[in-house]
Amino acid sequence: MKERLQAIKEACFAKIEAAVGMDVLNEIRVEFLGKKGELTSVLKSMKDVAPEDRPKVGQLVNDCRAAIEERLEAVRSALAAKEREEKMKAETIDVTLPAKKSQRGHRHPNNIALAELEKVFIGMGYEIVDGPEIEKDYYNFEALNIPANHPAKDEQDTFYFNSEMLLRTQTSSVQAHVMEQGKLPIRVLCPGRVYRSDEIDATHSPCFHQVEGLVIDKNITFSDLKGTLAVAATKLFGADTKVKFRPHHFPFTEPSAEMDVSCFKCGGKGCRFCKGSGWIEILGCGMVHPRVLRMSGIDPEEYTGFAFGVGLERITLLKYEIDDLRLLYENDTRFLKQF
Ligand code: 2NL
Repeated sequence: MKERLQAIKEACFAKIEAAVGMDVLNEIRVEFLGKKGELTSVLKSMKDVAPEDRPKVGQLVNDCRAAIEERLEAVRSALAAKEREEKMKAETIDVTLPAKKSQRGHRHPNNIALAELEKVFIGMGYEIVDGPEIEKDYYNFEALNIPANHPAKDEQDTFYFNSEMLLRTQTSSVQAHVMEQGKLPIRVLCPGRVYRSDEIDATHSPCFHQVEGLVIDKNITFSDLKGTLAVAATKLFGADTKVKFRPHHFPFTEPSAEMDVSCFKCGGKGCRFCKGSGWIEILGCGMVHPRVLRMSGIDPEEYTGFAFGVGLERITLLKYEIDDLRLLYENDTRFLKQF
């Protein structure tokens, strides 16, 4: 019996010595100490041992079991330590490596130009006002003296949802809301997205931006319009900038004009940039039509006002000498980050 136990122990130790991982150790534990294991079968054969020898043999079996368990535990903890060390080595991080650069955002050139415009008019006491892009026909057209048969109302020019609702074609609709609220005097600047049913090309887009200004108070004259826009032009395009007003027509203003600024590239002598004329067309403007005032509940005998509208993209393209509108909308960061 003693020899048999010794043989089992040696066979087990040999296997433990050769074990390469935790799972192999567990298999060895089952093989030798488990229910169907070799030591258990020795215990089962105790019935064949003479009763007086049983305590001694039992002691031998227990000693053998204890020796195997001790060896298993020793190798198990050594293996665990080795595995842990290997894991630590594999997970080492080099804290001296340079950090990943975060991708910093950049203001869109349109927003840079808009911020400049807003700064100039806020400095003159204007408030920036926002409004809905989905608008009633009334605020977009009717309240601005654009009658039912006007060409701007053609389905070819305007995105309609139904006979009453549309995507606004001009930010004047916001100003119609402001006038209707009835708080006077008014000094507002209304920047925003507008929509027209145009094919996209170098100078057109179905969605673009306008910035419109409106001033209504007692005794506002065309001189106030000229003075305001002349000062704004010098702040935006340089102190030497001259302005020129040409008669024009808008349904919502009377009289109406377009304003040109002297070319800020050649100073007015004429160059490729201003196509030789020395002037660059910038905006449309005029005195608010008395019918427009009346429709919003303002008495044109008591109050007068002026208004103007600029295409934001036009200012952005001029400012940065960009020759194709589409570049502004393509979201190519190689283009956008230049400004
Ligand atoms: C242009 C011309 C203009 C206005 C916009 C306006 C607004 C109200 C009343 C009267 Cl509420 N007028 N806005 C006036 C004249 C011209 O814009 O060419 N914009 C790109």
